[in-house]
Amino acid sequence: MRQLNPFANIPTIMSAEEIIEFAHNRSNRISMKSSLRMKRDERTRIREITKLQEFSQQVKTKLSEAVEQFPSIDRLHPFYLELTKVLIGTDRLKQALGAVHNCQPLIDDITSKHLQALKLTDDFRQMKRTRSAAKGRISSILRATSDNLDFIINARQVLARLPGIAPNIPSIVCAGFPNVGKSTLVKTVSTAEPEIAYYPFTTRSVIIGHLKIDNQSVQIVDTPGILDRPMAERNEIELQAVVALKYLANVIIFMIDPSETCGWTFEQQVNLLNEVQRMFPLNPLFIVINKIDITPEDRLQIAREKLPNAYEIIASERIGVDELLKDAVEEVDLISLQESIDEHRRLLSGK
Ligand SMILES: Nc1nc2c(ncn2[C@@H]2O[C@H](COP(=O)(O)OP(=O)(O)OP(=O)(O)O)[C@@H](O)[C@H]2O)c(=O)[nH]1
Ligand SMILES: [Mg+2]
Repeated sequence: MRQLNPFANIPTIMSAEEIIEFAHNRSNRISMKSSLRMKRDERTRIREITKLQEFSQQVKTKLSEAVEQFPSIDRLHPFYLELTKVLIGTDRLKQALGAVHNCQPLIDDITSKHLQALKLTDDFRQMKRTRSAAKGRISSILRATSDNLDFIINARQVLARLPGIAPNIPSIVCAGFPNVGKSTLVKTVSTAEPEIAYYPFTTRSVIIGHLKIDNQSVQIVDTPGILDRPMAERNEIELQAVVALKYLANVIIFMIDPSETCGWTFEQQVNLLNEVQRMFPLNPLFIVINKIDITPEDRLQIAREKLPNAYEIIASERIGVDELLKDAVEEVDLISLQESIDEHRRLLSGK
């Protein structure tokens, strides 16, 4: 199955100091097979020119690798684009990539001026000084942009950890307050191995698991918990869940914990449910009451009255779960899925 994290295969990007050291070593390794009959000045000139060209070339190659191997931000699948916005900041990322890119003409300029000077002088000491001055100036340009390189290095690390989505199979996204049992459900039914714990915000990023339901491959998406508060106040962890709901969910499973052992009241959870329904009116949404094994009868009764169509499950024991998933997959509109695949392909091919 083709997994799509556009950031997964970016090769390592070097910091400014690493590039300087790498280019320096490469340029010093150059061996010259100059003719013994050549005069000392000429031998030195050729050696210094070659060393400088090599140094400059290696620096430029490393800089262009850093920029070109990064996927084009404007062409990203919206899921990855929004996550890049939330986790990194696309403006800052574009600015860093642009700044690194813009170093190249400056390096070209310094290189050609110093090569010119190397060709004009006849003093071999001066030749060495010229080469060394050029390397110093190129290194200064690199150091001046080291913050940008570090920013790109960090962005690569963070974004490479995002899950790979397969755009052509249905996705069920599990959402709800923290600690209600979302990861427990995803782990029980799929290949995903999310951490499960009794405290909130255990899951801090989007996790994708795979499973088959009646021979249909399905992705089930575990998300961080979301709190019942205005969007502008949501933190980076909650926003990732919102992005998954927005761009991945063919079906939403909204999980509620009426036992309130999650740490939030039933009412707060219903408020969030209403908000999610308002935000995504077109997505089929399954309301799931979890932890019925530890919910007192009176609370369960209140939940049933308020949410008469809800599924009742015990995620930790896989009770009620298979029926829920079967019904969820039946809700997936395979025609609109095909349309979104076509759209995605168009985006990727840039047409
Ligand atoms: N008794 C009972 N406990 C459950 C059930 N489902 C989950 N739990 C427990 O509830 C706690 C939270 O479960 P998680 O699966 O980590 O919850 P989550 O919604 O993924 O939480 P966050 O990642 O923090 O948002 C854990 O201690 C689970 O063992 C259930 O059906 N019954
Ligand atoms: Mg979790």
